[in-house]
Amino acid sequence: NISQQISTTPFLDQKPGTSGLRKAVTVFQQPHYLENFIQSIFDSLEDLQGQTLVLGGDGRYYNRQAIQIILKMAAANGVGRIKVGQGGILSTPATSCIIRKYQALGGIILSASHNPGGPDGDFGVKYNISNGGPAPEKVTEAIYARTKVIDRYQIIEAPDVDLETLGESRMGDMVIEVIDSVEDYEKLMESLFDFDRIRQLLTSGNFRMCMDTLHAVAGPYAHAIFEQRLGAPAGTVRSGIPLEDFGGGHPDPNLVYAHELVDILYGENAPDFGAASDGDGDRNMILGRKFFVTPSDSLAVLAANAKLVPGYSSGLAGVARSMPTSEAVDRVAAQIGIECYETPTGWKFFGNLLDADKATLCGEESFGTGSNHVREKDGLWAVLFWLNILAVRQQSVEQIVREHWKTYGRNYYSRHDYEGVDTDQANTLMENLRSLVPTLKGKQFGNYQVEYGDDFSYTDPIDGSVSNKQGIRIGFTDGSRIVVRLSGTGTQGATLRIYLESYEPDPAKHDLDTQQALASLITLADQIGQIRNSIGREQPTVIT
Ligand code: VG1
Ligand code: CO
Repeated sequence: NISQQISTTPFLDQKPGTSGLRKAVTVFQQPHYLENFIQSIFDSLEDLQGQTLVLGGDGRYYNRQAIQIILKMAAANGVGRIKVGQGGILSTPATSCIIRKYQALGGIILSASHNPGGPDGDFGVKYNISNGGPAPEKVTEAIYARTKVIDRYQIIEAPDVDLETLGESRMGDMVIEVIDSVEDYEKLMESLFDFDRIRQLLTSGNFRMCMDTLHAVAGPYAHAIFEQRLGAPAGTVRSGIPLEDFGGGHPDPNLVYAHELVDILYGENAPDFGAASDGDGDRNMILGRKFFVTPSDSLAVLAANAKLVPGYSSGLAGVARSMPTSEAVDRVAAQIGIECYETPTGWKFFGNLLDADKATLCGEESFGTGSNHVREKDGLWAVLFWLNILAVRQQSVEQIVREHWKTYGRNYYSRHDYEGVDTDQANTLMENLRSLVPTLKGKQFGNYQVEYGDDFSYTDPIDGSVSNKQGIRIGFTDGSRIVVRLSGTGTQGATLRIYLESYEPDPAKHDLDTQQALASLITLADQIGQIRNSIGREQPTVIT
């Protein structure tokens, strides 16, 4: 093997977003583009020599090519051992699990998560640190700084590695270990949940579930765990074979993109329980028969029922949610008497809280839920958590959520996304709002009185690091909120997200249609933010 120094010039657009570097596949296919970013990661790590890294991806188009390139670069950069998922497949939560279990220095996850894949789709690279979680801003900033000045990268000349056969081989001085993609993850799940009880539920004959993995990475995990291990009938997992283009779909588990599953759960003879996961397996959607559980409610229900699950039977140290996530979980935390932390959007902000044992469960409104078992959100974990609760309580999903609302009140919640917006227009809108909101305090809009308005700033309680400009918040005295921010994962123009929430304590009013319950708040958001005017749109692209 000959290690080569290749000279290169910087690309100036390699700034990681909410979750790693995401670009169109065609951008990644430019000569040196991937290599520059990978070398910048390696250059930013101290002590890479002889260390262990974990490598895998969600199986999307360009995954295999990228893995071969990264292996050759890792060997040239002195990495001691790389654990790579069979076929290049590792879900995001499984990668986190493996980094932690084998005390690796970190891992590289190849995924653009819920973004579509294929030659015309997106690709992405994310670096996770030794706690198994996404690199914090300090690290991503160092990587970005490096991408701006990089002038060479190192790579070994070697034949491509066989990614199908389990076991060890060598490339230069580096050991490559092709590992089973599912095994370590499955064992971790088994240590947290009551598999016997879930098996009884799934084989009882009077409970049916349907899991749609949208032709993305969770397929093999769901097959192994639900069908093979827990006895659910074959066919329980739909679209379970990972495809490079996700079958042409959008691997995002929400009511819009997982519509086949939604049709089943709202159709005739619907099963009792439905779930979906995203491209890299870290998101989840939970459905009951003709019933949708919002991700914010799901987090609150898991928190309220955590003691029913073996892995959490001793209670929760605390909970955490991202700022735009509804305050449903805050109410549970208040009742149990534990702390509830509010963080910026993106799982990397939960890492310190989890490491310091300040929070046990975390969640985001964007169909993300997780716990201290790994340092990523975890789609199948959430599904198993729900199954465990259902098995213990022997009630339907709908009954459980309705009882929850009765106890804690209901937080009506919706997110309106405007995708592919002109970037300048979106930035101007945000600038205008930013200067406007601090002046709103005390103002009355119809029934709503503004309690506070700001641009969310977060000081990490563990390391004191500050993250500014995390989204515009307008809070009202009745507990309603409007949040506006720009996406950090989109790849075309800007994506504007409007988050709407209103609190309803009265059980007699828990049956409204969400968009109707939020109608006056939706109008108000548009009035205050001049949203549709500023971006020239009539309707949101996606409502969840
Ligand atoms: C979105 C979600 C955010 C999530 C992120 C990564 O980010 O809103 O909650 O953490 O995606 O999820 P943004 O910046 O586009 O709003 V994943 O499953 O794409 O890794
Ligand atoms: Co994801």
